[in-house]
Amino acid sequence: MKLYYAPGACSLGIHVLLEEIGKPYELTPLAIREGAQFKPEFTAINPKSKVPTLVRDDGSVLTEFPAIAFWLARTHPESHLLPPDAEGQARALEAIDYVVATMHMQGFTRIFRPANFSPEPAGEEKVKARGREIFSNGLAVMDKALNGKDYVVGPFSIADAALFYTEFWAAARASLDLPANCAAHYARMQARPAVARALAQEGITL
Ligand SMILES: N[C@@H](CCC(=O)N[C@@H](CS)C(=O)NCC(=O)O)C(=O)O
Repeated sequence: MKLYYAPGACSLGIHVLLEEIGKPYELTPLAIREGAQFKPEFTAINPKSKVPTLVRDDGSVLTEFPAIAFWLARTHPESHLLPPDAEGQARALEAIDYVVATMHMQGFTRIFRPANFSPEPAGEEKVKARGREIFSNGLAVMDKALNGKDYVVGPFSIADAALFYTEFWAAARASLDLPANCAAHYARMQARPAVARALAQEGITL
């Protein structure tokens, strides 16, 4: 398998899952700040111009964080990345969808790509402020979901890899305070050897 990633981007969550699985895979960095995602070499692989992009051993390409995480979990049952029961799996997918579709796409994208949401440069500060609001509300929701638990659905799962990348963004990129349960979850995640390896491989020191 080959993961196209950008250091510190949402692909970090998939990188963590590949390290949790522990089987050999390749890592290919993509310079998204320089626009490498729009070059024909990459759009031939993923026309959506996004990371994470996973090229599987049969050459087929899988995109979108929730789909990649789900597929990795289902194809590596020995790694216990999803609870075995339907209720646990549904709860993990519920959390991932909220983290990716709301906190990331609606919240964080407003903070880091305000121009995508405002036709006028003058409106960008308002867009960023709204992004911070959506993102902080999201953290509060996830904080509640973590009440009394070490991980989002109880045992570690793909949902934690998703929450982790947004916690990393909050703490390291947006200077947002993490609520108590998220702060404890973020510390717990950093203590996992797979997470430490993924961060080191992406050149990130916390
Ligand atoms: N919905 C996508 C989101 C992927 C995404 O937005 N990735 C960002 C990095 S965090 C990206 O590749 N951005 C490139 C760009 O915006 O040009 C997923 O779930 O994988």
